[in-house]
Amino acid sequence: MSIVTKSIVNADAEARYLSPGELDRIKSFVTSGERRLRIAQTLSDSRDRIVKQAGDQLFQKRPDIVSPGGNAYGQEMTATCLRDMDYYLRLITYGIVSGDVTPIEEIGLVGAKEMYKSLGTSLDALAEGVRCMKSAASGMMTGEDASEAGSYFDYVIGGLL
Ligand SMILES: CCC1=C(C)/C(=C/C2=NC(=C\c3[nH]c(/C=C4\NC(=O)[C@H](C)[C@H]4CC)c(C)c3CCC(=O)O)/C(CCC(=O)O)=C2C)NC1=O
Repeated sequence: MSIVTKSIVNADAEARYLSPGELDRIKSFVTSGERRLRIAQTLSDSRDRIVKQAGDQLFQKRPDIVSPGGNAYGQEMTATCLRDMDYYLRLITYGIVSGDVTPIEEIGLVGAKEMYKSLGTSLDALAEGVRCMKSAASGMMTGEDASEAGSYFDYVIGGLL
C-alpha cells in the first residue's frame, strides 16, 4: 500500500483530516516520484542485462553452486536461479515505485528463508546474487539514483540473511 492510501486509511479510521506530518510524508513521496519512476524504468528496461551480468559475476565468485552437486547445477537449475534473481529485481521495482518495501517483504521475503533452506539453496549465495545485481544496476544510473535504488537492494539482502 502506498503512503497515500495508508495515510488515508489511518486518518479515516479516526475520522480526521490528514495530519501535517502525514501531509509532509505524502509531499516527499510525491516530490520524489519522478526520480523513483525513472529508476524503476531503468531497472525494468535493463533487467535482462542486469540479471545476466550479475549471474555471470555470481557464478564466478561462487563456482560451487553451478558445479556438480551445486544447487544451481545444470541448465535448468541455473535458469531457475537466474529466474529468482529476476523475481527479486522485479520486486525491487515494485518497492521503488511505491516508495515502500512492503511489496518486497510480502511477495518475496515472508517465508523465503525457510523455503530456500528446504530447497538446499544457499542464502549467502542468493544474497550475493542480489548484491551483484545492485552493482550491475548502479553502473546504469547516476550516483543519486543508484543510492536510492541501493537501499531497496539492501533491504532484500538484509531480508535473506
Ligand atoms: C516472486 C516470489 C517468488 C520467489 C522468490 C520464488 C522462489 C523460488 N525459487 C525456487 C527454486 C530455486 N531457486 C534457485 C536459486 C538459486 N540456487 C542457487 O544456488 C543460487 C544461490 C540461486 C540463484 C541466485 C534454484 C536453483 C531453484 C531450484 C531448486 C530445485 O528445484 O532443487 C522455488 C521452488 C519452486 C520452483 O522451482 O519454481 C521457488 C518458489 N518463487 C516465487 O514465486
